[in-house]
Amino acid sequence: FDFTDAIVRRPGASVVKGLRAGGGDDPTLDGVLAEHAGYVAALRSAGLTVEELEPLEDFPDAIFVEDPALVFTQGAILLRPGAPSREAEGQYLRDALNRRFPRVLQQADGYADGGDVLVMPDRAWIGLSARTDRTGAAALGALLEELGIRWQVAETPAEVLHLKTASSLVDEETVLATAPLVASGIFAGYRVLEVPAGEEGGANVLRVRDTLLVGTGYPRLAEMLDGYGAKVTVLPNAEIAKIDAGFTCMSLRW
Ligand code: CIR
Repeated sequence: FDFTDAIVRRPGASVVKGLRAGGGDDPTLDGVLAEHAGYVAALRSAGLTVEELEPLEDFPDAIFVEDPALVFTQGAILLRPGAPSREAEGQYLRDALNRRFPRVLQQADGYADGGDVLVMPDRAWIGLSARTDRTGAAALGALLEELGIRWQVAETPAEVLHLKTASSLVDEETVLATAPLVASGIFAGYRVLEVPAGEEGGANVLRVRDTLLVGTGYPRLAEMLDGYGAKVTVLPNAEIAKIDAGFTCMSLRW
């Protein structure tokens, strides 16, 4: 969590047409811009140097930079996101990643979204989902191995978009997960915190250095997370949540 740098992408006007799994109304542009700016400010006050990439109007979901790419100190991986409208997004990250990382690997087969990849200290879990298929998971796994990272496949719970919609890391050894994911047993061996019933929408928290970003509207979750060595910062995300945003997917951090 001792990141020093992050890359984000500023929203363009098309962001209001972002994909959403459950249907529902468009978010307001002003609301998304304000929440995104608040997120970037929170990363900066947590101590990160943040590079803001220009909006990509042709890609309404391009603010979610952690779906077409994953970064590690030893290298970056460009993925093939599983939504057809997002497949080409990675190409627009290539230059920024080439400038920052010694190696930029490219997934060649299948589909995988970074939102399905939960990187734990001992391995990366790759969740199979509507966006990530077995071929993609295996192709990504081979690239992770090239970077020296072990990996294992998990099932993403059916009711959520991505594995990390239902789970996230609180600290090096503590994972936060919704009840179905806890029950699946994949996190046996880790310290596991279960998201309070009714607050599942808050499961995607983001630890950055000594700060833990939690969405508004999850008071029991915020209280539970206070006390894990990080300052809980509650960030408004009601508009951005209408297009299924999570905090982890809106930046690449290293
Ligand atoms: C999408 O459906 O691709 C975007 N509207 C939301 C992606 C959120 N990404 C994530 O949870 N990793």
